[in-house]
Amino acid sequence: MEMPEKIILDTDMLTDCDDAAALAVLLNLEAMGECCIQAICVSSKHPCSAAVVNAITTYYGRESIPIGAPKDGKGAYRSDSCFLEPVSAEFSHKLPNNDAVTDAVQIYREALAEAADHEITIVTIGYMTNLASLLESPPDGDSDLSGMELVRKKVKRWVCMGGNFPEDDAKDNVNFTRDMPSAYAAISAWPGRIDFVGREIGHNIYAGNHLRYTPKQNPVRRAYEIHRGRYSQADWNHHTADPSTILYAVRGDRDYFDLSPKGSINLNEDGTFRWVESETGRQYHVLPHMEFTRIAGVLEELICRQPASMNHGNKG
Ligand SMILES: [Ca+2]
Repeated sequence: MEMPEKIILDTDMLTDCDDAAALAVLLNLEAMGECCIQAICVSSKHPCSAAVVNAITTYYGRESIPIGAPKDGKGAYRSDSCFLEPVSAEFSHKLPNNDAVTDAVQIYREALAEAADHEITIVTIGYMTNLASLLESPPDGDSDLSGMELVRKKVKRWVCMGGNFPEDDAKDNVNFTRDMPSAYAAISAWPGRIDFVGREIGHNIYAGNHLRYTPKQNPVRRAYEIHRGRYSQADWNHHTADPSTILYAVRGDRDYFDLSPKGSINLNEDGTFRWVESETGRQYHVLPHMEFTRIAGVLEELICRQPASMNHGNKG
């Protein structure tokens, strides 16, 4: 049996509630023995992003997972959020705001320094602010290696949610465009494999409606109640760009997805790109395989599964 994937998650946890669902999927897959979460970084400058990550990890009994946030502010994105303040205020956590959180680059460097060679899968479901800063980081007390060398030595692959495949006009791809210089720097300079999970995958798979039947103590439920409730309190189904990416990162393509041949997105500085297959490429992108409604069923279960301490018949 393969060893569980060792994951560092990088989430914006800002404008969209599907980051909260994605974190629930990751925590549930870890509880099922399918992955080990080494660290979580947020890529947003909103003061409550890390606190909400911490509220969800605390609910799932994993409050000890290290959490980082961007410190130098270079390019880091901030906007208003409909659910961050209420979830942060209503649910138990230990992080008052992003300022109380360790620098994301330090969190990455510590986790990579401790890892075996080619052991870590980095999953981004937000902006590439932290990865660009990591690649630029010099040797420090945690490692004699630069950020670039650490990534080359310790990272197995980067699974990146973003992009419209096979061609993107940069009009609707916020994970790249909200901090475009970082996206361009990280993707262009990345010294290893990148697997892209494009918007055409998760934006056609809908799940989350059964969160309404999970306990009111569930912060992911509250995020959906607020975010989806703006549109309908009768239907909380939502796209699964981020949860689908977690499913692929942990379980691989299996019978859910196919993987493209090797290639490259040939990213331009303005965020436009065109996918080109090539033998020398180090990038792939995920293709549909299983019917999306069946993948939605898998995700619904993984989003709504409750921590062992909360299993009182609320199976969602
Ligand atoms: Ca996201």
